[in-house]
Amino acid sequence: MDTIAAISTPPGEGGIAVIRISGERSLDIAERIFRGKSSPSKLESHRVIHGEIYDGDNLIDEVLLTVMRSPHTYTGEDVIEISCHGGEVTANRILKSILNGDARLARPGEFTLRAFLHGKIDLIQAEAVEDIVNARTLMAQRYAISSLKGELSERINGIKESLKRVETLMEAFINFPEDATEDGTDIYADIRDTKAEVETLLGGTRCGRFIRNGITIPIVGRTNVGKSSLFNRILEEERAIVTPIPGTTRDVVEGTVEIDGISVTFMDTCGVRSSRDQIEAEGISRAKKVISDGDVILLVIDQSQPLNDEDRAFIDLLRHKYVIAVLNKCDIERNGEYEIPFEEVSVSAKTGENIERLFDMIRNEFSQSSGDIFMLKERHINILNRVRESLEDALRSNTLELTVYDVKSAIESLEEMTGEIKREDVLESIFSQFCIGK
Ligand SMILES: Nc1nc2c(ncn2[C@@H]2O[C@H](COP(=O)(O)OP(=O)(O)O)[C@@H](O)[C@H]2O)c(=O)[nH]1
Ligand SMILES: [Mg+2]
Repeated sequence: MDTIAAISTPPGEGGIAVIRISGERSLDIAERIFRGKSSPSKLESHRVIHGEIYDGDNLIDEVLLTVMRSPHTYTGEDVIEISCHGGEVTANRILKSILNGDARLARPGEFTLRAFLHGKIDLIQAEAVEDIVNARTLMAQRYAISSLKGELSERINGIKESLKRVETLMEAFINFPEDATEDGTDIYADIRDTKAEVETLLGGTRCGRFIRNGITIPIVGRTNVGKSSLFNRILEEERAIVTPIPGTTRDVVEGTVEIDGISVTFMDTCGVRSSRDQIEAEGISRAKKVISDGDVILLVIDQSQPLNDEDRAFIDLLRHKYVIAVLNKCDIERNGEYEIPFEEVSVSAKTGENIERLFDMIRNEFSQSSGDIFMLKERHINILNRVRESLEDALRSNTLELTVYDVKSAIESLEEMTGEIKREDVLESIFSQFCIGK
């Protein structure tokens, strides 16, 4: 493999910038451009040395240079890291002198790709690297680092190993039926257990998705029920440092707060009404747009008024969603009985009464999980669903030959998940999402 280099720190001004080189020629390059008390190739692995980078006879910068020798490096290859002064110019000058014939610019994610190809990490761990970089909340970062340390991989490998045992047993039965002794192993029970384990992982999907992407909560309801008042109250109670930004394509205002380490974005539907007759249609059609983005929806109802047709239209629209009905204006007298097919909470956006209770209910919505939580990616979810289907097929088939076939395809899917089976298109789509220098 050729030697690659890239600036690993983000562009712009900063205290330092780091340039990374990986590959066989890393040390030669360091020799060529670096001058210090000792020469990089004489240095032991994982040592830092102070010196200067030159482009020919021109001094570029004063730097720290780290030498890391194969195989105990991020990529598994010889790696050199140069920490120089930050800013737009310095790191680029150094990179240019590195690339000068000896190395080429790394593609996005290529260092991590090499780590994967050299068996330093599996594909699930490689994907976790990107999750760490992209984490926007404490929780997302925590789950990402646990995946990088191999917790998810371990679970997947455990499932795979059980299936391999089942496969071996079944093949023995098929090939040597005369030797088959009843040793008490119930193959089908093992397959059922494995399927349950896959379902446990899938059960945490919704929660994992919230941790990764945050959660979006549209506030909907007819005009004048207090949606905007509630929106403002929520953002204020949380002392969120947020500026509601008017949606550019939709008539919404958004504000994000962090609840229990999860990023929660509330959306207030605002906007103008065109004419009196259109109020209802407008309200509903605007709501539809944000509802489709919502993970949990707050339906605001003015409890000082009886339910009207417009309220009922909203209730119908939301029937199959995760909804919390917020009966607002509890500071004034209630007018009417409410038959609402959702969980409800009585609050006052005006006085702040019971807003904490509303928060508890929101918390409940996102912390409920029927399974073990991992921050699964869409790719993982698709594969695990496939594994589950194969195992269902395996349990349904009534010949050993068919069962073993389904078990094998489940194993293959899992090997695709960890990257033991390498698919060019999958690698391409994963690593092209990375930043350059990672
Ligand atoms: N008494 C009382 N009035 C409220 C409350 N929430 C909102 N309002 C009033 O209801 C009216 C409509 O509120 P607004 O937030 O603009 O409703 P929206 O059209 O649903 O966004 C305003 O006059 C608010 O002051 C509440 O909890 N109690
Ligand atoms: Mg409003």
